[in-house]
Amino acid sequence: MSDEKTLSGEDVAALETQDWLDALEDTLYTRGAERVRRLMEDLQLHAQRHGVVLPVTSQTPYVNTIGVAHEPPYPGNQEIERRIRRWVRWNAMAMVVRANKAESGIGGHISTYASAATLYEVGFNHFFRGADHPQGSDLIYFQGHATPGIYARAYLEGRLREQQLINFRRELAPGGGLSSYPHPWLMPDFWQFPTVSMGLGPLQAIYRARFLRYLEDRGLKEPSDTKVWAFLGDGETDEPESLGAITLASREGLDNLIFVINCNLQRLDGPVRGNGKIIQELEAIFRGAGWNVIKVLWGSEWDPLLAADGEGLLARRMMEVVDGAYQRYKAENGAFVREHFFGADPRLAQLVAHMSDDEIWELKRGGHDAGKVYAAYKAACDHQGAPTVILAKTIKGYGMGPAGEARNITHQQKKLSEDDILLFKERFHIPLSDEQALALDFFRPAEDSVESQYLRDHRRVLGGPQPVRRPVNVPFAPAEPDLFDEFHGGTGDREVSTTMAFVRLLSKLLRDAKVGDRVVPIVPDEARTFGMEGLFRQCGIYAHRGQLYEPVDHESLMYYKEARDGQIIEEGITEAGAMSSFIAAGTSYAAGGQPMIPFFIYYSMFGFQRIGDLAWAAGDMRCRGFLLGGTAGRTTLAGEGLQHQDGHSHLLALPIPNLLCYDPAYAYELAVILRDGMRRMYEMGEDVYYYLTLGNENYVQPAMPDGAEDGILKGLYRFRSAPRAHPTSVKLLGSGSILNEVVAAQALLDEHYGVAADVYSVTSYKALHRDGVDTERWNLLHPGEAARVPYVTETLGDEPGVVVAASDYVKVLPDMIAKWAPGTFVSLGTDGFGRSEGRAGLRDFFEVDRRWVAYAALSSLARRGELDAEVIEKARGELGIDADKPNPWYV
Ligand SMILES: Cc1ncc(C[n+]2csc(CCOP(=O)(O)OP(=O)(O)O)c2C)c(N)n1
Ligand SMILES: [Mg+2]
Repeated sequence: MSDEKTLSGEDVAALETQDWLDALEDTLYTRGAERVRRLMEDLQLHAQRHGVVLPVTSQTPYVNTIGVAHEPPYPGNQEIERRIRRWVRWNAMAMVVRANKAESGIGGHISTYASAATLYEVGFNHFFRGADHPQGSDLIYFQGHATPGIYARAYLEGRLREQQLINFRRELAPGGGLSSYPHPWLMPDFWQFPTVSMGLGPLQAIYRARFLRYLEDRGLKEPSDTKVWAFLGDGETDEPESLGAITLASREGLDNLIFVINCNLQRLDGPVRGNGKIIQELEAIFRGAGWNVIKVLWGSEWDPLLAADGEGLLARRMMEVVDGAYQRYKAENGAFVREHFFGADPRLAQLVAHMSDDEIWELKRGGHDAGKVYAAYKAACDHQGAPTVILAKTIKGYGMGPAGEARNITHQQKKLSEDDILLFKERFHIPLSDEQALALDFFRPAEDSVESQYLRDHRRVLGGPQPVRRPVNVPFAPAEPDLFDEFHGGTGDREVSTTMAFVRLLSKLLRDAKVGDRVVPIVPDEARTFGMEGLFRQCGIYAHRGQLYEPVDHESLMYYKEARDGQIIEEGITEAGAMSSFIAAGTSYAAGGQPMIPFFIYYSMFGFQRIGDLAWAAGDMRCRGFLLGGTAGRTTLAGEGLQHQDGHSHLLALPIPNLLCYDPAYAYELAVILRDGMRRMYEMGEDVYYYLTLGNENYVQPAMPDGAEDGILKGLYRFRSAPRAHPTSVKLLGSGSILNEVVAAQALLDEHYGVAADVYSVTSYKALHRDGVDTERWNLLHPGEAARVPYVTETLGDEPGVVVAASDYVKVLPDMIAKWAPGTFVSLGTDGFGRSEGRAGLRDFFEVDRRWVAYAALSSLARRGELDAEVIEKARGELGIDADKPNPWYV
């Protein structure tokens, strides 16, 4: 009895804990992990019923997710791989330092790859499948700043020449160079995915993985177990794009997707989470989102310490130290780590008492341990039903020593002193003399060396090199060549919008025997806005799981039909996600899939303004397809107001070199442009894509004037000549729905003011501008030859006169062609913030309606002395133009 009395509360608790643990172990041993999981759930439920609410946590202890006992044996020769890895490290470093010696300020990054080398090399030796793999190629989003390492490996594999490495970041140098980052536009046989604009890689990887599933579910691609790998930085996860779509991946069960986050605890300026732990934060986020999370924190040197630490003190210490301190340790030395990490508790100090400072220093981080990384990759590849994220703890600038290892300046370190270079050489046992090292010679083993052999063999087994881009160009065209001709004759007296015409054309295309299957309609929760709900039933909405419920509208003709082989991608309210699907479909011809024809239709205001960076990347990636900016035009979209009315997307679309932009007014224009787009992209294999704006204003769609096709595509054609001749004449240009106002202005001028106006339709200012610039450039370079005439001048004539150009977009678009139309050129457009108002009110407010068009013509004639002063005065009164109206730009 007296013994029992001496038991403290703590002792009782310890005994109790032991009891429970014994029971748990017993169950685990006899019934397995699944039973234990179930028991824990029951316990939690029971506790909750009695008011004990357990804190929700999706974090696990700060140790490796995969226990030593579950690590598979390493299938390679670690020694050979280590040598290869070191040489790649060296060449990557040398490439950057050399480039900056040759031209100071050329840039480049050493420390990113230095931290990620093992993560990539294990992938290259054992996982990344090349294009010739029987299952098809893996798709890999390489971290943009790690490119020197990827080039360095390609050099060892004999895929790149030394001169190219010497010319890293000097692509225009004789002999050719290498682009700074992954750019398929610049290296179309090598890079597949631009990733350097941070956040776009992970986002796109998710939609890519889903698109591969889509192709499989629709029977357009053989099911395979290829993987989409996305390598990203821990700092990169600050970007909303990086994490914003991760629930899609788990919801869709994308076990073909693997994220590898290189957690070197640093970004550009300093620590990612100095006061916290980025890995724990990310674990919680990804676990909460339903991902399989594998933490690779500690190298195998730690295993015996953890095994010897019965009380869990070490694991607790690992958890309590913050990232800022972890970073500091690696900028110091073994003695520092002993004192500041292990020294926090005498029992921990005791744990490492038998180790030298050097041995403590050699306790590696998990991301630098090939065995641990291999175990994680293998587990990720084997995991079913959910995507995997690997959180690998590494050291930024690993191996750079005092020059950069774990220093805050390391991200931008591009120059190393002679001492640093020699240290690097020593540390990684690079077989170069000091002179060679200081000259930053690259090292490549002999062709017949075991290492070269090893490299080649492993890549051969995996199906050839990575990264690699292999476009498949199989020309195809609609079965029915006249598919799009329906609108050439106009709609008679039926009023329809260009959006309705588009939907009609799309649904015909979807039915086409040859290309119908390849069409991918993509909408971000906006199908009803564009009157596309009829397609729900016609093609189904893609849903990997089919439809597990009876839809509320099942009795209606156009019910909400989800299907495993559904064709429409209904992305939900995410333009960035929908654009990523567009890119996945539009680059499928070069990324392990089939050539596909995506049509992504969205609120035009939420396109380039919202996701311009993705649109730029689409150009880089040689994406093919059609973007449709619906509800376009600042005054055509009535009522919606300032944040909806788009009067500038064509301006934002302007800089993308291979994007063709059109603002069609009429259904036949749309048809001609779509047909030609199909021809150029899918028959000719041109690396261009299209942006078309569509309006929701209903009007009679006229018949196509004879011979207009060429002009429609070039961007300008005469739509309607003046009804009668008058002594005074002008030219009126209109685009989109504003063309109707221009046609009405033509009548006003003819009937009331004795002015003959020819009306032209401008379908593309971008195309006209490019032609003009091209022509001018040619003339500049060929002064001795007859000057070429820009298409604008050729079409409008070179006689000075008055040209008024009106559109629903900002004035700078028509201004772009002004210099090729001699005389007076007046642009009418919709600069300024939009308003909630009806169409007529908006068009008056922005000064683009028929009255303003007519008035602009008359006023310009008057200023040129071609019209009597009293006529213009009279016209102002008749047309109701207020000379003192404030400029909409300012109000
Ligand atoms: C969208 C975007 N913003 C900023 C940058 C500039 N930038 C390049 S690398 C970098 C830091 C990267 O840190 P992290 O993601 O942790 O990668 P690490 O180099 O540490 O592996 C920054 C801010 C960029 N490339 N893209
Ligand atoms: Mg980082």
